Amino acid sequence: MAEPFVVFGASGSGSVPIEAALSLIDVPYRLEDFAPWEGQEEADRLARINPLRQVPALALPTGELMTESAAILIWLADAYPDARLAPAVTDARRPAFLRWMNFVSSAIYALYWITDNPARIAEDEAVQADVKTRVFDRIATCWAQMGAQLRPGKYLLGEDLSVLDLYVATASRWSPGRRRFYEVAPALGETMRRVDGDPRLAAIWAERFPFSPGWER
Ligand SMILES: N[C@@H](CCC(=O)N[C@@H](CS)C(=O)NCC(=O)O)C(=O)O
Repeated sequence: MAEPFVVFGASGSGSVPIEAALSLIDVPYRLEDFAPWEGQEEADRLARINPLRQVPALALPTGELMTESAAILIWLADAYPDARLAPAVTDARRPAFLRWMNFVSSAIYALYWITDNPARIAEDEAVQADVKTRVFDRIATCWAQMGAQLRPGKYLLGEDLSVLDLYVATASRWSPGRRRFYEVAPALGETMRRVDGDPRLAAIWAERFPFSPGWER
């Protein structure tokens, strides 16, 4: 029998939408948690899986390893079309799907490499604080762009929940936080609240990214 999927991730991280997608697809997977931000030893342990020392990563049943959250989510949705987690290649919504999946990954998610540890780009602590503020402003601007251009139905791309909804529901909870997201992208708020409250996702959210008191910030 082929190995099950293995998710290399962490609570509240970019592995959460992947775990959510796997649970909606209903395929077995094993979780291996890593927290590379906790220190060199943990980062080096992860380097044996992903030399870039980042989560998420996904080991496929073939043994191949994938990194990059957007690529993993798109691949899972395409590999399991019966779960209907992405518009098909010929669907009119496919260009928007690919556009916004890549936008979240490249315009937003990539910036956390700076904000998680601004000492990576600036020595001075006052400069670091300023960099964080400015980068969070940039992230809010990106959410505003998405909110101004997407016309959600029940979900971001219409009537079907897609991996884009899982991705945005997770990333929009990271700093500068969901409250600011609602302010800058009001058109997306109702959809995100629907995804937060989806009963099919309740167990994943509770275990991997709980809505603890004050979570909206
Ligand atoms: N481009 C990557 C970004 C992954 C990423 O930034 N992961 C964070 C956790 S949410 C991480 O591992 N940070 C540790 C580090 O960059 O040192 C993706 O989309 O998967």
